[in-house]
Amino acid sequence: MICHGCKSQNTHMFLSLGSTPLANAFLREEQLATTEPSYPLDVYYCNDCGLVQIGYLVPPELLFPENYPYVTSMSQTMKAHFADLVDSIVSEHSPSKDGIIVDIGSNDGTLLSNFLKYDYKVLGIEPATNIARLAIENGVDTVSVFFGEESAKKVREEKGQASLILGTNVFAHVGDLDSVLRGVTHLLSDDGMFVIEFPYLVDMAEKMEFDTIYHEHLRYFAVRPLVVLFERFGMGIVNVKRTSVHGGSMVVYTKKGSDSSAPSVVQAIELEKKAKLDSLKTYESFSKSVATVKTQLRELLQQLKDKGATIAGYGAPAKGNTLLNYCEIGTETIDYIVDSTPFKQGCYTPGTHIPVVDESRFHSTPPDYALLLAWNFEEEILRKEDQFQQNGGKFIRPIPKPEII
Ligand code: DWN
Repeated sequence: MICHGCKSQNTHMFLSLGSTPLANAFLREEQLATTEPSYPLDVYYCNDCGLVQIGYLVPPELLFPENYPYVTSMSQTMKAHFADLVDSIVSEHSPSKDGIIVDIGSNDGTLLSNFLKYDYKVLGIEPATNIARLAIENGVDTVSVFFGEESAKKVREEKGQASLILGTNVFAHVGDLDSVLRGVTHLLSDDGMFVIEFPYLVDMAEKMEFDTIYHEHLRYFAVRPLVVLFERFGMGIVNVKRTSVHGGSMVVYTKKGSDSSAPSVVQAIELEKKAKLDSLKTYESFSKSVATVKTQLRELLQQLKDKGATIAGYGAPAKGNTLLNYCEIGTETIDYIVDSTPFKQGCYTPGTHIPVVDESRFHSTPPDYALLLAWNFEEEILRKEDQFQQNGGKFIRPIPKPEII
């Protein structure tokens, strides 16, 4: 397989999660009888630049259709996180007001809306039209298009250059990285900044976050391979900062014409070396541990079912569908899944066909156990569902090691 980052063919498959339906392809009732498309979900390591990536690229229009179900603002944690990120960018970097601020994969405008109080001109780029509509209703100017070299030229013609371009949880998602980076360098002013955030490979490896592997996530980034990638486009990483969202993420600040010698960059690369992310053995060991988590989770849930317990899922994240499909957990174990997202309520999970219902079901007929599929929001969810626990209900954390909380 050709590396998405450095274009080398010196890649090696270390994990296969089978052939699975798309993690956000929730089904309506009338679709249950139809055959669901499924695609290989195999993960590769590049022996040359160290990039971890999937081998089969599903066409973006299938991954991000007009009725995409994920909405950023469904989580207070993410709303607070993006407000903090914007405030820190404005206070530390003061992007020029001569340019616009662009967010690639802007979803419902949650991040960009934080720039409005600073009187910046903002533009969201969101391919899913149903989500772009939410952003526009939220007062965030948004165009529904895939970001790349062509759309960047059009934005620059119509709106001028950008003093800041953001891409949170999107840099791992874009099919043609080269086109995106050509678009960024064209649209961004010479003293502008391009800021990306992504789930960090060190956290993923350490915390067994294999469920974040699905077809929307083409790559699983560490800083070292990104240095190689940005250099190909005359850009350098001027700072990196770890954050706690989505199981542990990294914010990377890049500029044109810079090098990547900042202390925080050097420290991150040293951390990655210490975590042995530059060794194929690390990934082969990760792959073995993934199989162990599957065995342990199935055993734990079976023990509870054998005692006559009822189990529901809490949160219907995309990652939850990787977990359920790979671990072969379905309606024989999970009665239903609650989720606060209206787009997902009344649907069924891809592959496993578990009904997704609104959270009132969780309060009216609480289960004995709740499998925390949205484990990255554990603090927010356990705080919200304190009464469930007071009444004897128990949450189950699936990773890094399945356990009853
Ligand atoms: O990269 C991506 C991340 C940022 O978001 C996208 N590829 C798709 C999506 O991934 P995800 O679906 O795994 O994201 P979340 O944010 O972990 O999904 C959490 C789910 O849990 C949402 O459907 C909302 C739901 N939820 C809930 O029902 N009650 C969340 C909270 C906090 C709650 O209290």
